[in-house]
Amino acid sequence: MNILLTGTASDSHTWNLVYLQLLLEESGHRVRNLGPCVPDELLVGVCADRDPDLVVVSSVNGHGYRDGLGAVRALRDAGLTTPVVIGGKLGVAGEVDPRRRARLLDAGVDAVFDDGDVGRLRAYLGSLAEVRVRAGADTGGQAVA
Ligand code: B12
Repeated sequence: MNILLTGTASDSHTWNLVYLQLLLEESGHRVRNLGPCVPDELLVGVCADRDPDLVVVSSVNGHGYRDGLGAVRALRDAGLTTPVVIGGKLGVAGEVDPRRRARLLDAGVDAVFDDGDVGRLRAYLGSLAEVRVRAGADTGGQAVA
């Protein structure tokens, strides 16, 4: 898949993004890494231009819930339906609480991952890629993964 990887608007941490880029590339995906401190408008613009198969949002500075909500609302308000997942250290109180998780999902996030959920992310990517290959086979078209 073509994956757009991004930090959030307020988050200057970088190694989380480097780590995820390597992980995703090692899993066979093509990654465009927008880096840290990405304003919503930039994310929306690149997503509209590049039409990625998935957006992966990473945040560790404690503002990930609020920033992530803003980012996904901006994408959905712009009419973009690209699957979006978010993960990392999304708050300052450990695992993201169920109400916040539900609000992110309601706003249009497809999956929310906690700090240690890298294995779950890999499983999610595998299932998404499989769905895309099947969709290509069903339409008799080219496999898209
Ligand atoms: C280095 C560092 C910094 C550097 C960053 C430099 C840089 N260029 O990256 C500097 C000094 C700039 C910094 C600043 C701040 N930091 Co800082 N920083 C760290 C530190 C020590 C290491 C982060 C790191 O590089 N880890 C290595 C990478 C590879 O791992 P990671 O970030 O943990 O990411 C992993 C997981 O989170 C997960 N993950 C991340 N994203 C995603 C996404 C998905 C989808 C999935 C599945 C998993 C996932 O996978 C990654 C690999 O395991 C951590 C503490 C720590 N030991 O973790 C604090 C830490 C992240 N920082 C913290 C804070 C509070 C800040 C500041 C707000 C401090 C301040 N008051 O100014 C600022 C924020 C500035 C900003 N605007 O964002 C807190 C965040 C608290 C929270 N979320 O609960 C931490 C946890 C320290 C602490 N214990 O309090 N920081």
